[in-house]
Amino acid sequence: MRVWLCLPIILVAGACAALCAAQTPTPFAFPAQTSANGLAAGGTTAEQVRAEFLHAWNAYKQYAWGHDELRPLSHGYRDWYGVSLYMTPVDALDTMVLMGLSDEADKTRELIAQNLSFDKDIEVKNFEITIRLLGGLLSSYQLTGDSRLLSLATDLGNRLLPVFNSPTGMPYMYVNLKTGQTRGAESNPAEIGTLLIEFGTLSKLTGRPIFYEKAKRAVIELYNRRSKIGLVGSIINVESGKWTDTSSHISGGIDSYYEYLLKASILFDDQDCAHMWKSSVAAVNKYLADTSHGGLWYGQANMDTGKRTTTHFGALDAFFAAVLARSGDLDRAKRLQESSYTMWTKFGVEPEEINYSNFRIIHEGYPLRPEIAESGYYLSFYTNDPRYTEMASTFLASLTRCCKTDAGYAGLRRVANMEQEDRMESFFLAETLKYLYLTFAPRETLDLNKVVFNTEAHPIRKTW
Ligand code: DMJ
Repeated sequence: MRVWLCLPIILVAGACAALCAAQTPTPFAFPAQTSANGLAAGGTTAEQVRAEFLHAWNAYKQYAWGHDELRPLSHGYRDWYGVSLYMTPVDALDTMVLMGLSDEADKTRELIAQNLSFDKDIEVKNFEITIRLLGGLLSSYQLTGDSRLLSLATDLGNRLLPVFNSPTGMPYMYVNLKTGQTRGAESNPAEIGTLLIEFGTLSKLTGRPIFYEKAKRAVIELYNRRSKIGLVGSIINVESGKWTDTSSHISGGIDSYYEYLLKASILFDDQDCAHMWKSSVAAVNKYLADTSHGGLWYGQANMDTGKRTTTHFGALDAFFAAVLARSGDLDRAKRLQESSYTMWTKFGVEPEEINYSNFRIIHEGYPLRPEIAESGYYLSFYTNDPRYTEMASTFLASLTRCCKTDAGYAGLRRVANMEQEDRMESFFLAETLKYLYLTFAPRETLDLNKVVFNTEAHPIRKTW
C-alpha cells in the first residue's frame, strides 16, 4: 500500500530545481524474450500478439512507410499535417524493443533518426504530439541509448514551449513548430495536465528545469481552479482562467489529468502532485463513482454541485482501473474492470460510449483503443489472477475476428455491425498490442513498479 504525504501545495518556482541535474545516457535493457525454440518465453499467446504486431507493422511498411499512419482498407497512408512526423514509427518503436524485435527496431530507429525533422511550418496539437512523439522519443532513447533520439526530443520540446505563454500559464492547444505561433485558448484538463511526464523527463535528461517548471505551473493553475467540492470541469479558457463547461467526469478531455497527477508523484517523487492526486481521487470517488446493475461505474456530474447529470461510460473511461490499481486501490480497480469487460463482451467489441443504466450505445465506433487492455495488464501484474489473462484472450480474439484486414488492423465505424473504417491509429501499435503482449509475457519482461508508462504506453524509467 502506497503511503501518501499530504503536503501543502507550494509555488512551483524553485521547487523543480532539485529535479533537474543532467543525466548521463544509460540505456536500460529488458530481458531477452525469445527462447531457443523461437517461442516467446511467456508461451504461445505472447507469440501470437507479437505475430499480430508484425502483421500490422509489415502492412505499415508496405503501404505507408515513412508516413504517419496506415490506411488498412485502401492500402494507403495518412499524414496528420500534410507532411509526415513519423507518428507510427515513433509510437511503435519501444513496442518492438519490448517484443525483442531487434532488427525491426534498429531499422525503425534509423528511419526516425535520419528523416524526422520538426523544423516544419505546421500547426500541431500540443497534447497529441507530446504524448505520442515526445513520449515515444524519450522512452526509446532510454531503451536504446541512441542520443539522436534525445536530440530530436529536445528540439521538439523547445518548439512546444511557446504553448505555455498564456496569461495563466496553462497551455494553448496548438502551436506552429516553426514560428511558435499559438492558438486555441479553449482547452481542457487532459490537454493541460498531461504534459508532466514528458516535460519532466526532458528536464531530467537535459538538465534544463524549464520544461517541468512550465508543465507543473500549468497543472497547479488548473488544480487551483477546482470547485469547492474538488472537481474540475470539461472546458476552461487558458486566457481568462474561467470554466466554460462545468461538466465533470473521468472521460476523454479530463482522464489523463488524473493519471499524470499520480504518475508524476511516483516518477519525480513530487509531493505536490501526490497531494493533488489524493484530494482529486477522493472527490472523483465521492461524486462521479456510481453503482448500476451491481457494478462500479463512473458517470458525469456538475463540478460545483456534484449532482449527477448523465450515466455515460466508454472505452476511454476504462483507463481508470489501471490508475486505481497503480495507486493501490485494487478493490475499486477490479470492480471497474469487470464493468468495462461487461461493456466489451455485451457488444463483442466495446463501443466508444454507452449509457450504463440501460446499456444503450451512445457513440458506436471502436478506433482500436487500448484502455481496457491496459487496465487488464495492470491488474494481471498486481494480482496474478488468471481472470485478466482470460480477459486479454477475449480482447485478442475479438480484435483478430473483427478488426484484422489483409493489410493491418482497422478501427470500427460501428460495433453493432462491425463495419470497419480505413484507419489504424498509431496507438494500436504503441499501446493496445503492447499491453496485450505484456499481459502474456513473463513477468520479468517489465517490472511495472520500476517504470511509469506515459498515457501513450511509453515506459519511462527513473534513471535519476
Ligand atoms: C491515446 O492517444 C492515449 O491513450 C490517450 O490518453 C487517450 N487516447 C488514445 C487512446 O485511446
